[in-house]
Amino acid sequence: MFDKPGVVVLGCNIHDWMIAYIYVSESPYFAKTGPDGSAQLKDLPPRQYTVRVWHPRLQGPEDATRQPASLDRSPRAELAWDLALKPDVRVRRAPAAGSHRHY
Ligand SMILES: [Cu+2]
Repeated sequence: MFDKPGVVVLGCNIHDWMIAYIYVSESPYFAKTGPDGSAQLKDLPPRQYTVRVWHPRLQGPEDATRQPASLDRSPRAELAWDLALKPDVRVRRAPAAGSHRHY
């Protein structure tokens, strides 16, 4: 089904605050960042890489996030990004978790 690299956006017909993203990577080396905003790629063959990052509200093209990483001399490379994000324009109509309403 997802045979082309890119981003697939899934919405919900009933709950308009729901949104999901499927990122189809063209590379076998990818990771999703955790709550601390970091991710690790392990066991990469030693060579030169170009690393990109993506976020649903990324300001500007994903291609502009490209950074080189050389693993041909050192087995470790650490990269960091400072990303500008677009404002979140989603409709906030989800009920707050654990809240009660009495009418
Ligand atoms: Cu829904």
